[in-house]
Amino acid sequence: MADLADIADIGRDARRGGYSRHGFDTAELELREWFTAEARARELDVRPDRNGNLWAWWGTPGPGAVVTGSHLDSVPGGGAFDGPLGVVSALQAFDVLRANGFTPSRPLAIVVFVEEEGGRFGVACLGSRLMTGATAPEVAARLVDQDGIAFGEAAHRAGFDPWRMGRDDEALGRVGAFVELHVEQGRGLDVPVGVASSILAHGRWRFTFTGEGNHAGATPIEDRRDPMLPASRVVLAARKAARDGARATVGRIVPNPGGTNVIASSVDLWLDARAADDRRTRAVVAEITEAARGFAAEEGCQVHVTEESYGDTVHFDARLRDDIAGALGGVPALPTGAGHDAGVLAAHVPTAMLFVRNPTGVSHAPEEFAEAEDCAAGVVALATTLEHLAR
Ligand code: HGY
Ligand code: MN
Ligand code: MN
Ligand code: MN
Repeated sequence: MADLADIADIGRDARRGGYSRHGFDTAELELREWFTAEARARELDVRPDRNGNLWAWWGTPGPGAVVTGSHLDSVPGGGAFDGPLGVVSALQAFDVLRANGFTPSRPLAIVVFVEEEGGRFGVACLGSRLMTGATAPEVAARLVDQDGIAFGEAAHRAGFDPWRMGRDDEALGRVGAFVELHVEQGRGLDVPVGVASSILAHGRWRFTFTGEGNHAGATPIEDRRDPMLPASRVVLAARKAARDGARATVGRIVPNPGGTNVIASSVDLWLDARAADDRRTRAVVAEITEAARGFAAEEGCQVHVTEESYGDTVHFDARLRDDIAGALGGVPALPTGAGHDAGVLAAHVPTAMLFVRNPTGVSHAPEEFAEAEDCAAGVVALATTLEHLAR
């Protein structure tokens, strides 16, 4: 019986008290095997696609399929619900439909996208972006993790050919509608289930500051070109630039070489910036970039900024959203600041999202939580939605 207890046991990373599993790493591969076993126990036909995403079919794969699912990877030290709740709920929704004797008139499928968080290779929604052509395979193959292992190598070790990856019109062509169930991230729901109206525009930018590596004790302050100083000031500049509901976060700074008694020779930091639309997001990033250039010049350092991934605002298909909300007896529609594979697919196929209430709103942390009865309500809502779309 697939339930969240299975996820917690497999994916927990005791070192952080959270869950760390990333695209094609051991913990995520274990979860993919767990999912495959659960799907096969339901006599679903499990077929990986050439981009590393897993598809479990109820019925012969074909056009007009009603697809649900989410992801099994997490952010470093994340929670158990972000991703797995959508996958476990999909398996349980299929159980409900079968227990009710439902016979779909269209194929149904559960999809598990790889590396949704970008926690290992830095690009969010990598599996769905490869499938839709939003990220080119030659770019993806060269993304490296913090141990220097390239995505192409990790994919190859997991049994996929990185040079066969890329836009998959066959897989996309089968999807008549995609509905992703996800734990809500933030506190927008005061009822168990809601539907998504939009996703903020958001992207990731890498700032590389270069200076002069030197000895922490032997180098007088006035003789330094320390890249850690402008990098640190960018963290505060991001906070300052995030106005009018925009969000700008620096969650990761990596000094090179990273010795306690060493003035760094370079520092990489990653900016995650989001806002209601493209113009405001880009304005936030431009303000932070300009400030970074000034900080670097003041310290005799250089800075290079690279856009690593970007997705414009997503407005979900209102007709499908309202149709589903109606089928569920009228649930609220709400925006989300979190990105999702559904946000990538929405540009290609009719797509919707169901949210399950998160009482604290906390996500991307071990404290992420949803009440069991709200999770159960989510399963019923997903089963109702799938039946409504596939009958
Ligand atoms: O970063 C996000 O919003 C998503 O959780 N990948
Ligand atoms: Mn179980
Ligand atoms: Mn997430
Ligand atoms: Mn997620």
